[in-house]
Amino acid sequence: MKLKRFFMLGCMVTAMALISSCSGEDGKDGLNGTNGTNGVDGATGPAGSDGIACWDLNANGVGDIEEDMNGDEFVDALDCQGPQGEAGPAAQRIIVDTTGETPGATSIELDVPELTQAVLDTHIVLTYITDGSNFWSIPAAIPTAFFNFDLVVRYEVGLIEIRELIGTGWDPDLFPEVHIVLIETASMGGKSQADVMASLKAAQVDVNNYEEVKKFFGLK
Ligand SMILES: [Ca+2]
Ligand SMILES: [Ca+2]
Repeated sequence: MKLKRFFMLGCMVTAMALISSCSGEDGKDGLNGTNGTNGVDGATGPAGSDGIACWDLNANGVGDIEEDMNGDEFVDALDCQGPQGEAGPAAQRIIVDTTGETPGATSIELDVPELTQAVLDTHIVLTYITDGSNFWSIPAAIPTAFFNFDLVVRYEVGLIEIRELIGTGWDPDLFPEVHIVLIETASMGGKSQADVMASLKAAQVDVNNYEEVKKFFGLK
């Protein structure tokens, strides 16, 4: 038996020696395989739930009476409007007939009873003269077919004074009317005249353009 074991041990040693002595160098890496084909698309997911309607302030999916913001007994998109904005400035227009003024006068005073001290304190006053079709904001230098007029305006309680600086004087035939626009500043939350003028500029209203001013304030 001892001889048989010895023989088997000898065989194992011989086999290991053969294995270790017969290992060659590593072979080259094989070529990369080709990419596989794309998988098929997955199934469409379930539809999302509806969003919350703009009128549904408490997001319960139901039109509740308190969501009827405009009070028309329907709860719909018309109730989605935001709160009313701050009131814009109010304006009024006064037209003064100037045909009775003295021709050639270098200064005319026009009675404007609306111009109280309170109005002067709380309004912007814009003055335009017209030949019946064109309007010029004054003060301004106004070229006409015959003369150039250089007009300035001054306001005091109950009247406006228009002076003609070049010296040809007032021409009541050429300028039959003066239009005065009073823009209330008190209605703008106590804003100053400069604030109101800035807001008009922001609204792209040129105060020198009578038509733009009329349109903005809804004056006929
Ligand atoms: Ca609701
Ligand atoms: Ca409503």
